[in-house]
This record gives sequence, C-alpha cells and structure tokens, in this order.
Amino acid sequence: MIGADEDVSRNEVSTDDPLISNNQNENGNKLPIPPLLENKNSEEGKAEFDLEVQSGKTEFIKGKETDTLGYNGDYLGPIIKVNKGDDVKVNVKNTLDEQTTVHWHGLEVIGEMDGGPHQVINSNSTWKPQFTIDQPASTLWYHPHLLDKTGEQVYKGLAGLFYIEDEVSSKLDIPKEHGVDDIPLVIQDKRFTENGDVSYNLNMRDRMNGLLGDTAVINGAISPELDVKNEVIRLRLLNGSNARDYKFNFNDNNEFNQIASDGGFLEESVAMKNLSLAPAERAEILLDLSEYKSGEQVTLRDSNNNLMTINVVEESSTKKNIPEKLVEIEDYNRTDAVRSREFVMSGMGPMVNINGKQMDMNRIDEKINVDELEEWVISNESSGGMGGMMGMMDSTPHPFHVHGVQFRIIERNGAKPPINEQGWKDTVMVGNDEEVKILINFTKKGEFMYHCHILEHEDAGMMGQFLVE
Ligand SMILES: [Cu+2]
Repeated sequence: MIGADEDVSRNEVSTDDPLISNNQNENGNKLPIPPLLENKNSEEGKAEFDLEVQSGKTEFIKGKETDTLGYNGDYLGPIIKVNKGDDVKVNVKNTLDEQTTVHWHGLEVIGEMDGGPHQVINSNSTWKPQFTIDQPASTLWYHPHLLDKTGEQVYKGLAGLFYIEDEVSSKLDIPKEHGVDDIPLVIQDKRFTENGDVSYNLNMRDRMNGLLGDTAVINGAISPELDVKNEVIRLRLLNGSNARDYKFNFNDNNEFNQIASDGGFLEESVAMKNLSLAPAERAEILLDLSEYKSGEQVTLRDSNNNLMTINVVEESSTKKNIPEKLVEIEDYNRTDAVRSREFVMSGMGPMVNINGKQMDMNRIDEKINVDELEEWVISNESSGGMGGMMGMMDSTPHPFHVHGVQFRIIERNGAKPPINEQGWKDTVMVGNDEEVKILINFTKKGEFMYHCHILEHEDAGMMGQFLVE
C-alpha cells in the first residue's frame, strides 16, 4: 500500500457555511440506491437506453413535497452501465416545458455527441446520440449543460451516474454487487425553504461563491442509513453539488483506500483518512469494515458534519483484501507535448472569466489538432482585485473541467501532484493563486467546452470552446 503515511490530499479549499447535520427522519431512512438502467439491446457489444427528462415531486423532508427534476423518475437518474467497446445508443426524451441537454461528463466522444450547449433538446423532442465506448473502466456521470441554465437544472435533480466496465474491472477482486457492497453515492447540498422548496433563487453570495446549501442530500435522502456486512465495501463518490467542496472522512478516523479517480482506476490503491472532492470530481474508495461487529456503525462525514450512517448488520463469511496493484496507466511525457496553452481564471461573481473572456457560443477560443499531446497551464487569479481587498471573500476556488477527454495532472504549484491525482482526470480543482499543469491528448474531433464546474460560475460565462480537427 502506498501513501499511508503521506498527506495525499491536495491543498484544502475552505468553503464557508459548513453543512448542518440535519437528521430530519428520526426513524432512520434507508439510503436510496439508483437502479441500473435496463439495456434494451441484448446483443453482445451493443447497448440501447431510454432516458426521459421529467419533472416530479420528492419528499426530502417528511410531510413536505418538493418540486424536482429527474431522469426516468422524480429526482436524479438511473445508472447507465456499459462495457468498453460497446456501441451505445441513447434515446433522450425531454418532457419538460423548457429546453435541456444531456452531457456525458468524462466520456470520450465526438463533439456532436457530447451533449454540451450546442446539442439542445427542445421541449417534447428526443435526442438520439450514439457512441462507442473507447476508454477504461470508470465512474462517470451525466447532467444538463444548457447555456446559462446548467446550475438550476442540476440543482433541481438532473444528474445520474455512468459506469464503464472492462477486462480490468471484471478481473479485480473488488466489491461489485450493486447496492450491496458496491454503493453509488451522489452527494449534493440543498437549501430548503420552510415549506420544503429548493427553488433556485441566487443571492449575492451565491453569485460570488456558487450556491452553497445547508443540508446534505445523498442519493436524494437527508442523513440516510446504509446497511452492510462487516466486509470491504466500495463507495463510488460523486460530488454532484453546484459549488461545495467536500472533505470526506469517517468518524472513527478510519483509514480507507482510494482506488479510482475521475477517469478510472489509479495504478495502486492509496491509503488515506481524508479525501477532498471538488464539484464534478469522482472517487471510488474501499472501506474495510471487517473489524466491526454486527450492530456497530461508522459515519461518513464532510469535515465534522455527518453525511451518512453505515450500519454493520451482518457478519460476513468471506474475507476480501484490498488489492495494492490496480492497473497500468500509460505514461505521458511533457517532452512529447507539441504545444502549451495558458488558461487564467479570474474575476468574481458575474465577472468570472477565463483569459479575460466570457462564454460566446459563436466564438472558438482554441483550435487543436487531433491526436496531439498538449500541455495546459491553468491558474486561478480570482483572489486579487476588489473582492480580495474588500474582504468579501477569502477564497474563490475554481474546478476546471475539459470535455471529451481524460487528462493527467503533472504539476500542482510546481510540485508533483498528490498520488491520488496522478490517474485519469477530467476535472481539477485550482485553488486560490494555484497553478496546475496538465497533459491532454485529444482523440475525438468536434467542438467542446472547458469551464469552471462551479455551476453558477459556468452559467455566468466562465467557459470557453475548443475545436478539435
Ligand atoms: Cu469557478
């Protein structure tokens, strides 16, 4: 095992307004497990899925109905699970009375299938993207990406997980039983009004920092409980929040192992006690509960705030180990990069920008040659200027996301990145005054976005477009 004695977490980003532990359901409430979406095509190597974007009502708080959005349901969406090499078709029907898009976050597909702001799905129409899965086993996700409206639609519930499996994930001796020992966790924060509403009304601070809720919602439940055996369990964590940065840990100060980052398995499992995830980042972790007895529990937390209680309810008859070696990841060499580009994120609130520009659908900001390795230097200069001086905000972190690719982080502030950031990534947190260098090889053609994944910043225009030809 590596990393056990090192601090593997990246620089901590302070988020104002900690979450309150909000145990609304005193009788305990079970963690909802998003179902695996039915594959309509039984042919080997093919898959076809139906997704319906719909509005609904969700009872987050007992006795209170909340207007929400969901895929094939009232809130969130089912898990799309495919294999590497599969030819995939999706029929996305929009039954909302407004436009939407479905972006496959982390998926390597051509621009037209990416589901960005150009692939608008009008009310009562259907979008039928097709693509071949051309990347390793990973936990990706899907969500709307409508120009200026992404924050609101995601906040109201439009988000789902997208699993890719391959020969490596099927051979690895890790938990794989969906909802039993392989647990999806979509973690978000909400701000409920007195009557249970989650209406998307941004105040001044939301426009500056992004919307921070006061209540954690996991797979759609507040303070849920998960029942498991006393064995190794796998948690697939998605930070599906609009703006909140999480610092995951367990109340027993448990050591756990990160085995995957955004775009797939790490080379080796990394032991840690704290894990930071920025909006849109994913991590798969293994938690060993074999020392626990039936009736004992452990709590998943964000810093000191309780998120979810894990109840050990049964003793396991089998014992799983945590594998050390996971996968070989190809090396990217900086000397192979044919070009270097700079991306400076700055400004605050409605002024947030990249390289001094705000999103323009009619402007291509960067032209890129397909199959060429590039170095991107991403920095965050948002702390300077008026806001910093006036003390309005002490921190303006920006998680930078690039569409259509998985990249590698080679430097964080002049040093090698922490070991759990050395695998495949599609989103990287760039804190105040930080500079991050990444290597990217663009293999798919078309028009794509790069942007800050604080959704209020994205919607304010902190986004640009690149064309791969
Ligand atoms: Cu931002």
